[in-house]
Amino acid sequence: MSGRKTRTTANAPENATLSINERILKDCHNLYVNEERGLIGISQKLNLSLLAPRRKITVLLIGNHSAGKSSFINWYVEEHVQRTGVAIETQGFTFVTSGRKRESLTGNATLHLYPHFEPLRRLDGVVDYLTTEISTSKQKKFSLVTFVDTPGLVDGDMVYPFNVDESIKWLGDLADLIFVFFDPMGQALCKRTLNIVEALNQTHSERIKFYLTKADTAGSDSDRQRVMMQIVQELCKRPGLNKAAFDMPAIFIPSLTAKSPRCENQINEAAREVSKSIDQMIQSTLNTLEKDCESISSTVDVKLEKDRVDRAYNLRARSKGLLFFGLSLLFPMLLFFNLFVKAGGGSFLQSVLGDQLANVTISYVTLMFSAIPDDSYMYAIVAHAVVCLILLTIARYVSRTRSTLSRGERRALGEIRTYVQDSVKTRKAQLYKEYLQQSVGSDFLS
Ligand SMILES: Nc1nc2c(ncn2[C@@H]2O[C@H](COP(=O)(O)OP(=O)(O)O)[C@@H](O)[C@H]2O)c(=O)[nH]1
Ligand SMILES: [Mg+2]
Repeated sequence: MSGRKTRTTANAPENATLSINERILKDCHNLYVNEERGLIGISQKLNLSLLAPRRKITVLLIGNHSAGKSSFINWYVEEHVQRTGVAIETQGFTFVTSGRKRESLTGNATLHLYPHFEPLRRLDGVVDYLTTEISTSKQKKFSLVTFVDTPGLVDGDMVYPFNVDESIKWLGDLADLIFVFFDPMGQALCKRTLNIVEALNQTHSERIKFYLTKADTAGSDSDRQRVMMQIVQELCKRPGLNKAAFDMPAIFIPSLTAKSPRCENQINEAAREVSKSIDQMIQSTLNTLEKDCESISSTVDVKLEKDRVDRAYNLRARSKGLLFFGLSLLFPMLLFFNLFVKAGGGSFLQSVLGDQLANVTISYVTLMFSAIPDDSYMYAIVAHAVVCLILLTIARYVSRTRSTLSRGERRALGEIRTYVQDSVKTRKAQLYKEYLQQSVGSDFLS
């Protein structure tokens, strides 16, 4: 108990700086990974496999070289984390995430930090071109986002040191949001970008958002419209893309604009998209928590019910075994009884059972044995011994039991059920309330 208290106190300063959403996700995560009563540990004991919820969403940025991907990250983070420029700066993948200390991590450290990206190792050479930039920024909702900056895509002779198309498609499968950036310069229609977008659109069309970047450089309103039309036309030529409802906000980084731009900047819409995705992630995390509690409870119920059935079965099996064992003893007992009477034990029986009962029993048993002809007496004994053995074997066979849970195991299962149904679900309801309070206020939530 004291250990738990110390930990809570140690976490207090950190908790104080967390936003409500961060704390909700952290609490949820703790419910899974807690050493003493984490749902992951519990699920392993029950042969269930649960995954700890993520604490951040992943936003993948793709687009041509120089489309403004790195600049967008710097704008969101409000810190110069990523190098930008017209030269091809981003050669590999960079994960930009928030943390306690400004730091850069190499590929292996990155995969340690994000174990669910581990399969990237299978794509030759990617790990060498993987880095993580940790920033201490708390701007916007950066603490709940990991941006993945990708190599600027260009057509032609450019040789990438790894399979860039496959890597991006693979990352797209894991990302919550995929921002596709097109800039007004000629490169907007890079084939490689279009191919990747088309492939991703087949499975994740709802995650993909298109943006016209550097909109301030697109000239007048009509010029910008023309650029947009051109891009949309190009996109629609692709059979896999022409179904998408094209909404392409025009964005630019205010600090990078030379002269006062003539168009409206919709960059905040991109930031809102990120927030929306975070909200969805929190809701789905809380819903998954509920579902996981249910699956743990129902697994416990199934195990306890099976144990009850097995116990009843064992009871029946033991009774049947006992019955056959008793039957197998019957003949040897009669034989023994007969020999005993023959050896003059009759008077002893009369004194124990009383005259009447002893006489009836003796006469029945002697009658039974006298029915066996003297010359086949041995055969009869052997036959009875065989029957006796058969009965013993049957007794053994029918009394086989199933393994059941010990009293301690049953109690432990019951405790898991109570913990999950009472403590965890109550905590979940509380977290949901805190989450909703942020948007609707406490008046609506009784
Ligand atoms: N005028 C203007 N320039 C921008 C904007 N965004 C990026 N840039 C410039 O475009 C160049 C390429 O940007 P960068 O972020 O490195 O593109 P990336 O290759 O997609 O990462 C840099 O020189 C940026 O300063 C913008 O919104 N407006
Ligand atoms: Mg870049």
